[in-house]
Amino acid sequence: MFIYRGICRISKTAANYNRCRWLYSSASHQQLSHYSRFTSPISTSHEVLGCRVNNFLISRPFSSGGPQPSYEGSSINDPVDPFSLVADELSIVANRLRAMVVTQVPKLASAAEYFFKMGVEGKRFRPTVILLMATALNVKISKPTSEGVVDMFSTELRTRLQSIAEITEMIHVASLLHDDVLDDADTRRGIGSLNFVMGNKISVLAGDFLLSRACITLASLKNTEVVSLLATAVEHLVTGETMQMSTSSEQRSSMDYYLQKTYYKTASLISNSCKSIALLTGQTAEVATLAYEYGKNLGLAFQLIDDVLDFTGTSTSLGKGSLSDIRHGIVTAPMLYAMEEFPELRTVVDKGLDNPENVDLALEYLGKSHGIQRTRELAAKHASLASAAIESLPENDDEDVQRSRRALIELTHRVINRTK
Ligand code: GRG
Repeated sequence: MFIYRGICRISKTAANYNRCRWLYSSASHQQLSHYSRFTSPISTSHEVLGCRVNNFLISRPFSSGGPQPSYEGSSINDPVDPFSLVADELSIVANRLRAMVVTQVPKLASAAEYFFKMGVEGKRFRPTVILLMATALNVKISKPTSEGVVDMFSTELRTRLQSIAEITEMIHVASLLHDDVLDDADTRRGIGSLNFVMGNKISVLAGDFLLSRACITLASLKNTEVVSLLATAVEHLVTGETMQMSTSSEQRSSMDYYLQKTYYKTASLISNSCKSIALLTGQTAEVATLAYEYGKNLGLAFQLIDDVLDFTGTSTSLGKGSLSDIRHGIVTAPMLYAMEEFPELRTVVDKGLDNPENVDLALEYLGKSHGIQRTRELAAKHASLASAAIESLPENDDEDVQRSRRALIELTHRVINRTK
């Protein structure tokens, strides 16, 4: 039976709308379907450049993967592992993702679940950021009181925020499936890529299927602003991929073009997902923008380091990476900086990177330049901007909120120091 208490409390962090907070006995099996309408004004900034701030370099692995530490009783200033902090919830998200891609057609089912199987789920960088952002904005995982009373409002809200993590991961995996077809890739996440194992046609269809399941979940949230943000992110993935595919010599040598493409391909999804978390929790437009800025700058830093690692791999020496971008004719930040130092490099690139001799020559120029270092510095600037966005959030003394904010900042450090 229901026990309703404390109805209609106005949230501290969501003063721009009224919402009802229902307290619900954990003994009841009934579900409440009470959702508020959130109408925060949005201000979308797609500016990519324009950075200031300093560098910081602390070496840590990207993801711990080790045993889960307990934060019970730990001091608020103790180091925090972002992935461990949300490990339990990541498992919930992973299980729900596996359930969401079930279908009655066996071939489609095995293709769709391919990258959601245990052990091949990737770094889970996006769901980790999204879940941490949810707590950082003061929507916590509610625990029953000693009397067994559960706050149903926050439980349902948290479930809606987990849905954003699931939708984002489905969109991300769909884009990977399509990307691997376009690139004719044979591996992904350390195993055979789906196109390699099952063929291009089923890979494209599995990507479409994941997108459609993501849409169904998105529609169920009944928030048109959030639908619009995530639909825009999908549009950006396609735009970024197309920009990368078809470039003129002018565009290929332009840092602005590269950064715009990088925002579309990598940063838009995570930034719009972070903003969706802010909108679903009824934050002010200012907080929504900070969440967006965090995601955008973290995403840009992530991709800039990805582009460095393509040349260096896990070591610091050039040529140890897969060199996959340059061999596919894709010119990234390290090479663009090298071109600034050695303008004749542009002629080499324009002659065509399908010729291994031109690739070798381009690498020689890169080795003589400060391209790798300057790219790392740019990544560090974006990481700093991401941290600054978290530090600008409205003050909150709650320990969980503070710990999640520190974890989001810790992620910015890991992104720029990662080796894989
Ligand atoms: C079907 C939505 C959709 C898009 C089609 C092919 C395409 C258009 C877009 C490609 C977008 C793409 C693959 C961007 C690269 C983003 C990126 C940095 C991928 C790697 O992310 P990680 O390292 O991967 O987080 P894991 O495997 O860890 O999840």
